[in-house]
Amino acid sequence: MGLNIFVLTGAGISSESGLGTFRDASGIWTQYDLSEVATPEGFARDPAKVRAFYNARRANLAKAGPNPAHVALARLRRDLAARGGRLFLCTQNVDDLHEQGGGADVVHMHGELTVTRCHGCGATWPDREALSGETPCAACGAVGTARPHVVWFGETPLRMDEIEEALEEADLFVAIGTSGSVYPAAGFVSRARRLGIRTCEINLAPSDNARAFDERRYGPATEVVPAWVDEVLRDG
Ligand code: BV8
Repeated sequence: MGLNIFVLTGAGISSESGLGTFRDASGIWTQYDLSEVATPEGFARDPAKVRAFYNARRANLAKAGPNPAHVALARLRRDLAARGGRLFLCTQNVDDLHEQGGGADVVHMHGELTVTRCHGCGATWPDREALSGETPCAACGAVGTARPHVVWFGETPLRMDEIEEALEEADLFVAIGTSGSVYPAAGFVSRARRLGIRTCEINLAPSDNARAFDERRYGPATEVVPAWVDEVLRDG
């Protein structure tokens, strides 16, 4: 039976690809008011402002590419599977750089920037174009109901049952590039500890819940993640 690893990633893993993080010095939440652009109330109040916020991030993503950290996790997934193990990759990120780096079966618990949802009928469809109030629903044809398929504050994260189950089956829990400040994701490490699972944090600097981790490795993800993957695959 091979090694089961649960990896949780956050904005820090995409930082060196040029996508902004949220809570660093010049992070997204220093430029935008979270309550205005990442809550259902904000969308109800000013949908055009919210669509503009996500359109700007779609434009940034169109200019970005995967970095060695994304590619290393894709290699880890392939090599663990070849040995009868598994990588469960859960990301808080809404970008698709894990997939662009060769990742597969990525669990986007906060949704996906490259998907649009109709908040009328609930249909979702791949979409990298700029959203507007005229974007028609690809399923019901309604106009003015298009929103990004992302989980806002106060909304329920996606695929939580699968996430809970994968966490219980893991031999190792690793958080990469996350400040540990958004729940329920930030609570996964405590759950892992209660289950007796070894935990490791890989980040640029200690996160809000660094003390909860058995092991901590700090440095840029593009350097630390490939080195960590080499070690895991070497030491099996
Ligand atoms: C919910 C939208 C109920 C898409 C986002 C307790 C329990 C449950 C809920 C709560 C709770 N307390 C409070 C809440 C409510 C709330 C919450 O957590 N608020 C916070 C602010 C206190 N949570 C919710 O509303 C969630 N919903 O709880 O529903 C429920 C609960 C359980 C089960 C069922 C239902 C919904 C949260 C989702 C909100 N949506 N994004 C988008 O626009 O992107 S959250 C947003 O923050 C992003 O998704 C982002 O990924 C996420 C977390 O941030 P990080 O990824 O960690 O990014 P950050 O900038 O903070 O940190 C980057 C890190 O990288 C830093 O540490 C930095 O050092 C490091 N770094 C930087 N460069 C590098 C690097 N590391 C390595 N290399 C580098 N080069």
